[in-house]
Amino acid sequence: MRIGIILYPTFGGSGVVATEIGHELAKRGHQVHFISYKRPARLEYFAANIQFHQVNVADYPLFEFAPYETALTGRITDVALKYNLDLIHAHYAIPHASAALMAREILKTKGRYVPIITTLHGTDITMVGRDAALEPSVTYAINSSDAVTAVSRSLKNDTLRNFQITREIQVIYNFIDPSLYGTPSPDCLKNQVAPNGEKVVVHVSNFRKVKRIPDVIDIFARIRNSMPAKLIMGGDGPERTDAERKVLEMGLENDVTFLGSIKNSSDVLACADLLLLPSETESFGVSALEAMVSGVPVVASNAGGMPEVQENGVTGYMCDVGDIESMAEKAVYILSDAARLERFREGARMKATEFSTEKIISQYEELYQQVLDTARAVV
Ligand code: GMT
Repeated sequence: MRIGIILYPTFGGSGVVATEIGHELAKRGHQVHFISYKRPARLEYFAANIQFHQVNVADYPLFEFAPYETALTGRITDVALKYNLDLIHAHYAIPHASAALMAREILKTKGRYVPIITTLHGTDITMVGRDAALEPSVTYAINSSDAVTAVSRSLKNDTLRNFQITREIQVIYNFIDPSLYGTPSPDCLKNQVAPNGEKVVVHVSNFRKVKRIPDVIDIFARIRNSMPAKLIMGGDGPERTDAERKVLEMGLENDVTFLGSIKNSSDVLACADLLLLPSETESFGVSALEAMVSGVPVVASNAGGMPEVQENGVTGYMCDVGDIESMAEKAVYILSDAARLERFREGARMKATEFSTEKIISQYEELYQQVLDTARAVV
């Protein structure tokens, strides 16, 4: 198949998932065309069956806001015609699904029907999409796509609860390629990060409010009161500056390292003993899955889709949002006994196999085929 993938190019979860879907489809022989305003962070530069098409927005003095959605629509239309795309897979409802739908309408006028599959990722539904200014477009985009998927049952239910949805939403979970994680690389820096055998606690995110970064620091402070420990903060975003201030105020600066943006968390996770993910909500939590496949137990909140990905007492623990005392207690329980930690490591690895690339990509391929069959039957 010839597939267009519309995505955000940043380190955020939806962009990473969309990029990895494209990589896998390309390996299976499909022609994949990525479309975004910048080369996606994890996109391979030179790989068989992959091309990248950049969206450029004209910057006229008249515009207070550059018309990205219109330029994206134009680029999708152009790529669909030049490369004879069979279908378009839009990741994140805003503005990708709406732009793709507009492109579908334009393509119809040129005698082509190119179906749209929209994948909902999380904040496009739970936060941004509910904004009154955006809700009508999100509802329309979902109801008018040829197929819609959500990355967890929880996200599907949130969508049905918050929008007037008239169509089926299929749950297709996110996935992970175990071969890219899990084996400590020779350059694992554990000896440098924790020279005296301290436990290594990790948090990886885009440092947005929803991640509850202050909770990460408060939980870590409690862990460190019980045992020697180090905290590695991977990623960057709006909450980082306040987090750095909090670390200084709490006198934790010798035990906390901020890495900034990281392209791939596998090296960091190879050094880790525990991941903290106390988010307000998380439709899926790809970073938890990355930790699990690396054999790193997770202490998280029991919000959103996290209970569909993790298993209490097996992969780690989930506690109520904001319950930092319980999260710290569970973390200490896991870390304070070597044999127990090993059991959790194994439990996390095992659970991650349920989300293997192999299983999940086939579900997307089947969906693509169904959509194409339906579209051909109608045209
Ligand atoms: O909040 C983020 O980390 C960014 C956001 C995104 O769309 O890039 O992540 C969402 O999609 C990810 C991939 O499907 C999920 O793993 C995250 O849980 C989800 N974030 C939230 O629901 C807050």
